Amino acid sequence: MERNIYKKRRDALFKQLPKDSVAIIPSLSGNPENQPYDASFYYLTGLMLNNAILVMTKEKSVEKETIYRMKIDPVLSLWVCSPPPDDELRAKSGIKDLKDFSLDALLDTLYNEAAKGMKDFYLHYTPKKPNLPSSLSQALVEKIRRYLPHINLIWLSPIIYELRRVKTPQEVTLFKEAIRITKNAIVNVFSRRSIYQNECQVYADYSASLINELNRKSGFNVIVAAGKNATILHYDNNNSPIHNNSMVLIDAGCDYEGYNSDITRCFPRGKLFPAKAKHIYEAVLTAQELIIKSIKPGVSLQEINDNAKDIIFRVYKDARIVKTLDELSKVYYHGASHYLGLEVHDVGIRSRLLKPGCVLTVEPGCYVEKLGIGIRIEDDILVTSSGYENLSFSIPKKIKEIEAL
Ligand SMILES: [Mn+2]
Repeated sequence: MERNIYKKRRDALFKQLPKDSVAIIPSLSGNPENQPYDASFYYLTGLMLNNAILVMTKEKSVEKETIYRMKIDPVLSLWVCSPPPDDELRAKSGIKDLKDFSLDALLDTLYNEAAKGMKDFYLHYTPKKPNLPSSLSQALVEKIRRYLPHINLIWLSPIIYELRRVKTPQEVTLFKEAIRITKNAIVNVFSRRSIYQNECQVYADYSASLINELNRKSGFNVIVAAGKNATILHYDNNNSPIHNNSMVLIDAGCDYEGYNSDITRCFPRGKLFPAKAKHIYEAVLTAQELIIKSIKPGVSLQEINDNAKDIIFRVYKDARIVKTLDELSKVYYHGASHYLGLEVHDVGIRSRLLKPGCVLTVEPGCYVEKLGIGIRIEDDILVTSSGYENLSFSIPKKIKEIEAL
């Protein structure tokens, strides 16, 4: 990626901030989701840093950017990989002003900015979920409210999320790399399928392909589910036997420079699809292709999802898999689409209209426990000015293509 793209993103954010305001974007460890860095911080700086805070101030029309980062600890460096040196941080982010990280130093800065007459303080944080402990960002919110009760604290994240929702061509290039790696890993699994006795072997082969690409990882727990395990949406034990006539579902991705692919494919352990699985598979594939065709700018992700349910019902009914909507809810029980990006279930408001540059998944499924068959087919789709581009079109999904491997 060329260096100035992060500067461009910050400029886009600056544009949305009023005069005399401060934006604070922390990337703090100890977040309950256990992410190694904050995706929005990375989006704005290009730095996969933890325990760092980006502060952007707009005083009248003078814009200032500072990163608070951990200083390299020479003793700790003997044990763990150090963060990059300062000149590298400056070169990558385009931000010259670096300061030592400490929450107290940050509070001090905010205090001084408020004293200077800065009016609005925009803070990026993920709202606390009731069942999870506070993250450091949420603790920071509480600290600011307690020590600086006079400042006007505004939730910044929705503004960044809207910027992140629309991807640039450079970002699309990174998705394509993530998908290329995923494709190679899945095609390899397809071609070796007859030797698999257990889900763990599929998982090992998939992971090995990613490790061979500079030790990349899936952005989420890879699901390898044989037979009726595939009817459990988030099954990830990946250690059950694969029987002779079973279908196997693999839902896997790859994180490439922060950008995620999210692909699901299903394959028979044997050479050919068993008849019952074939019938269900064809229906899911037909529905998936119809849903993909409904993607274009000007409709919302919410509408795509609502529309998808109608399409799925119509197709499954024609295929005599279900008769009523009530029956549909027993074989299909999840959303058909989500945004994709720096997070697998990426940020962005679902009721907003799609624009060229939005990236989303399309993943209808059909799960028939009594037959021991769970089918889901998932591709990654880019919204374009004329409609859509299926970024993962080259990962085989037609029955004949898979059987031929
Ligand atoms: Mn998905």
